[in-house]
Amino acid sequence: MRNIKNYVAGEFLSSNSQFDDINPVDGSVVAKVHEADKTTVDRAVAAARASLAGEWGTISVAERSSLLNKVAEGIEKRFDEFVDAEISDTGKPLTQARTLDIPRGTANFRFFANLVASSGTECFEMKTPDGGGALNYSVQKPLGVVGVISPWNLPLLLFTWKVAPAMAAGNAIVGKPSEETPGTAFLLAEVMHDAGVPHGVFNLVNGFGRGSAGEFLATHTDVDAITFTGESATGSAIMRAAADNVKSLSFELGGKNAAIIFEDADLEQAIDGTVRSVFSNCGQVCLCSERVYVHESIFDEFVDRLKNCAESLQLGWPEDDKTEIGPLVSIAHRDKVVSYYELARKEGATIVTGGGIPKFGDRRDEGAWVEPTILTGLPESARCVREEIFGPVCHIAPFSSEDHAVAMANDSRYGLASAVWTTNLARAHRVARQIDAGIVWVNTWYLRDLRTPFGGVKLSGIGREGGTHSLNFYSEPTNICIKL
Ligand code: NAD
Ligand code: 6OD
Repeated sequence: MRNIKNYVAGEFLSSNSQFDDINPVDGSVVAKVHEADKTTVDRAVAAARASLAGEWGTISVAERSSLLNKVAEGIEKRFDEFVDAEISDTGKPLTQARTLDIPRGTANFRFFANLVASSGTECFEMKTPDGGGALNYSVQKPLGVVGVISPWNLPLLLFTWKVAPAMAAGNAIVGKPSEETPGTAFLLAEVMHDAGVPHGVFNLVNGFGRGSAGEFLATHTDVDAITFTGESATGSAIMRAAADNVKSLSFELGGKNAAIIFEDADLEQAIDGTVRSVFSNCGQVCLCSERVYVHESIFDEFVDRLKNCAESLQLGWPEDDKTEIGPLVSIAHRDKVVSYYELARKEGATIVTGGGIPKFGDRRDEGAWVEPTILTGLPESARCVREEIFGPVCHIAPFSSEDHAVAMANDSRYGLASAVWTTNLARAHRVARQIDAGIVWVNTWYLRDLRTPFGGVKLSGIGREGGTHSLNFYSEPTNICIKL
């Protein structure tokens, strides 16, 4: 049995308290996770603080950048181990882990290594009454000790999306991956160790949220910032916990994203794209479309064709090349998603397809599987249309006009991402600007350029990460004004 330990001040630490890391494909235990207690989190924070006063505090940007590139190489060298760990924690298809999750882990390090190496600073000259003038320039300093708290859906991708820029900006890290998926973060700690990242710069603590490592980190008085990805309700709890010592916060939270399919869309493309945007990663991507709005003139055809596609999706073993959908992350999450399938029935939905738990007749029946599901016929006030479900499910509703579509898309407490399908260029620009969301994709979905601002409005988050937005969040500028 593998042991997933904590990593503090350059040492791998065991703990007397351990919990099971479970494979949701069949409920088997894949590793024992060593839970960090309060003392271990305190030690991790102290180690991070001490590293800022050591060589990490004076290292040149070029050296920092080169270390981050070494970390990327380290992930690449152990690519198959990372893929295996991600699959056994999540059950996601091998093809996805090989093409998205793990490559993005390396890309995050490479991207921020290069960005920080080429970043400059701002400078403003000004006139003064005496005619001498003055020069203002700013220097970027790290925030200090940054707590990184991450979720289970894209474990390595989302953990490194924060660790890489925070380190690039010169901070020291205490990371807490999700208790459901600690495998790749542990491998990352080994890679950091082998790459020669100075001890204490990157620390890893395992555990849960409330009453465990997550809360210990969020309430810690010597942590300068918390960067968090997860549920909006957890974001509120962390915000309250962080209020006492006024930490900087960056939050990437939940979504109830809308897709809008206009009557002039390339239907083939819109259907393919919507299959991806609803069912990818078994619907467990914060950017997934859970509300699909389709022009009334093509509504029946769209529903029919999406149903056929959903029914032909291959649920299967992660290692099988043909597998398109794996299980949900856990039995607890499966029960939550299935409770929404039940709620949809009570709320009067038509279940176009799915709505249950598949039967395999093998050990997968012990796993966390659900059927891809399409709902229609609910009012916009239904809980299934308003609350984030985070499974392979969408509700499809018709609209009659562009204004109607925009109004329905915006009628949500969330505002993370949206997908608009149209061949009318003017409409694409017009609608995209009217959507209340941090990201609008037109005729595509989840196409990422790491330089762009990423984040949500309303309950979907605070702040933006990506490119210079990340470096700005993870650093503190000091303006220096020199009288000439
Ligand atoms: P979650 O909020 O339950 O957990 C996320 C992390 O927070 C875990 O590491 C957990 O242990 C920790 N945590 C929980 N309670 C805590 C507390 N009180 N104090 C400190 N830490 C605590 O989220 P999840 O279920 O792991 O992930 C799914 C959610 O994440 C969905 O809502 C999804 O939309 C959201 N998400 C958002 C984005 C984005 O970029 N906006 C990306 C991925 C996932
Ligand atoms: O691609 C990314 O950078 C990113 N942050 C994706 C978030 C996905 C949410 O589940």
